[in-house]
Amino acid sequence: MIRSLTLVRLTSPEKFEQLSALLRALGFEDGQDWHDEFSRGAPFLAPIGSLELVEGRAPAEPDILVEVSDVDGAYAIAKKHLHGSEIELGEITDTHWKSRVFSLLLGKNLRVGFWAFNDPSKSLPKAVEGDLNAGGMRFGIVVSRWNSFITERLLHGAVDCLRRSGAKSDNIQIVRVPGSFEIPAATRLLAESHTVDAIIALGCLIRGETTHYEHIATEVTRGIGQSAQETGVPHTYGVLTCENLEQAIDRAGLKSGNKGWEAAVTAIEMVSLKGKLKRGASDGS
Ligand code: DLZ
Repeated sequence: MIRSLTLVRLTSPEKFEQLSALLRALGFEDGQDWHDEFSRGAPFLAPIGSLELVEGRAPAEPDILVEVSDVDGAYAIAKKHLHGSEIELGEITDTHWKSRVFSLLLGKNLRVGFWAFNDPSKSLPKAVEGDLNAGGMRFGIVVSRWNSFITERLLHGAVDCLRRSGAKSDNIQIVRVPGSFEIPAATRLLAESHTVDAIIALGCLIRGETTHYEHIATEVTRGIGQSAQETGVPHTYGVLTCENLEQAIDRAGLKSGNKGWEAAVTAIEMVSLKGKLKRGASDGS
């Protein structure tokens, strides 16, 4: 039931910019920002979050604890960013739980501590994973008209997933092709246009209706994979390969979920992952 945890703090316009730059430099990922007539907000995302209850001795003073891989490195970044600023930056101190921490007063009543275990092997093994926030991402959906009764349902599923995950309608480009065989050519053209961050391929092949089912299925799968590998743009595979119409209906929103929706959520994750891996490479980490 729980989807996310958000802590909101009010800040001044000057500090808004300064703190945003600092949080980015420390490794937070940009979330979907917003603005209205009176205010604006900028969420910053962490890969893992938790709400921890403690009974007995409180682990540390800060309101939020951010675990970092290198507390000295994080401190150097914070010091550099806060040079000449009024934002309070504490010293690095030892904690009673075999770690070191420093804290920043990020806003009224918001003290954030950055910490790391003294023994790095105590930290969880790190994994890079994509997030499911589609804000700011651009998608191409290539959908075949053959078996449109099914493919339109896949398309609705994909668009629903993208919109609900924060993608703007203007950032979703839909391309229709005659049949599944034509999907790879269109995905490649779209990828080479550099107008999208990921491509979702949707089609439906039904064995009962075609003797060249096997050939088309093999070619479409190979072509989409090749388009992805050769262009570097993430492609996801929402082409149904079914024995009969009943199976297709099941996979287009009935018993087995909607494969268009699944292909879309995978596309979001891959765009996010690609961004993280690229940023990681450019950080030299
Ligand atoms: C020709 C054909 C057949 C028989 N069956 C399908 C199918 O089940 N699903 C699909 O997406 N497309 C089919 N096609 C059309 C081919 O994909 C292609 O559009 C045509 O052969 C023209 O190149």
